[in-house]
Amino acid sequence: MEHKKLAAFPRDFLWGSASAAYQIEGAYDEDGKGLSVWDNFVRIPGKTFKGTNGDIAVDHYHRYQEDVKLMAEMGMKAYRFSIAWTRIFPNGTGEVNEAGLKFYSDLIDDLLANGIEPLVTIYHWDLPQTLQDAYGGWESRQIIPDFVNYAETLFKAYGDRVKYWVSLNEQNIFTHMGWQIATHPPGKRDPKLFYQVNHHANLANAAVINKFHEMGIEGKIGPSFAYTPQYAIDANPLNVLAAENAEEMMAHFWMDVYVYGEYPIVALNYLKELGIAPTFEPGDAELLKSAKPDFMGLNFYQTATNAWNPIDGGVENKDSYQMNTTGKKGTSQDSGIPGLQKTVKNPFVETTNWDWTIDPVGLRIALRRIASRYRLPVLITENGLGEYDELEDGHVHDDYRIDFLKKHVLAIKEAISDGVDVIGYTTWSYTDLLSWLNGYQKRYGFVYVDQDETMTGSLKRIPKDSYYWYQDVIASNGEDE
Ligand code: BGP
Repeated sequence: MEHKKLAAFPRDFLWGSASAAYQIEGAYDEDGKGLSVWDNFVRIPGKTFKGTNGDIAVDHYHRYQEDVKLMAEMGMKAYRFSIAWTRIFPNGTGEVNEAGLKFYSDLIDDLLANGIEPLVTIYHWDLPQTLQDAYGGWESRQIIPDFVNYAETLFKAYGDRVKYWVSLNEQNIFTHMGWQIATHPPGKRDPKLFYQVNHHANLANAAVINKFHEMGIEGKIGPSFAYTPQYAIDANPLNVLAAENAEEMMAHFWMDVYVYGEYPIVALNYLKELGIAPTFEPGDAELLKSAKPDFMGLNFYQTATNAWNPIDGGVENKDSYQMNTTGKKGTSQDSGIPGLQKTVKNPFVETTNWDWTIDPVGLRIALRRIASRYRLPVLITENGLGEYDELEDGHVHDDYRIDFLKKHVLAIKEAISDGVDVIGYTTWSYTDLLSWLNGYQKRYGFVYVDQDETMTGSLKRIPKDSYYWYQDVIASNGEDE
């Protein structure tokens, strides 16, 4: 395909990869760690793929040095990982667990000694169970001071060494799945509570960003948003309106609050009509407006396509739609909100075995929309391909993953050439790991890990072909994609 002359990646571009504590660490009850809501949720029959859990995961807790060594050999410039709240505060608040603090301190030191910039996610969904039991976790405003206290502890412990912080990972996903469709803890379906929980998360996010800035720590902080750019199926004005509704309800509804401190007008009006808008208390509006993220973290996997959905007789399965967690292509269901939009298949894009669209141009569109609307640098904190991988004679020939990532790297380069300030790219994921609902068979890593749903794998690490491909990309600063 012909394209314009492209700019080079910035010299200090953060080429990296990502993970999350629950999905890699294992050691779920070691060295003083408390239990998180995920440690318990996975034990409820039928909640995860074949009952898989992160008790062992890929045993990163015991093998982090081996993992960092492989990162260094790859030439990785940045590594995004999350901290398990329950290792730092086993009960969410109160006494600090020194062993937990030390684990991440050692990891950070090891990364820095190998020239790898640590990017720390403060919250990647593993809420301390004690806080869920005490006051419903995110359902109460009590979460705000507790979250700030936890984050402040991390800033004090690691602020001298960590320059990039992600406040909340995918607030839109953990609230949606936790309180709208009941597929994540605490497994509820309650539209009003969902918007209230989300409001508390907005306040906690703002309070933590303010705390970070007040402490004068040298570095940057921002949320990571799971942004799915919304398209219209065609130029029928009603279908275009449907796509705008989707963008308003599923994207602006979060990112506008992060950046402008205000819910978007049409979305808020819609929720008020239904009587499910979040309740504001005195000071909320001011707090939301006062916090300014330094970057927008973008988790980009796919795009979605919309058509009009009539208010009477339209598609309505928003709170229970079938997600494909089996890896059998074509088993997911379209979803919709009558009077707003419904999702439809896009004939122009391929899909993965889990029915996620493959759309690198969508990444360019995502980056440009964020840059134009929010005028912030963008840190791409996740992007990757979940697929079955086969180990053949000690190798994994994941040319499909190389092809996927190559096209996304090009899209980033095009967006940079369009004028977007992109500061880094941490793919999902570094090693293979536990997918929350899809077990160990949906693999994303550059490094294969011998682990599966029996959870008795040898845990041996084997770099895939994509590992060597990324090594070249990094060495050439994105010129050899
Ligand atoms: C994001 C999460 C990650 C990761 C990824 C892949 O939403 O932040 O933690 O799981 O999606 O998703 P999945 O594991 O469902 O394929």
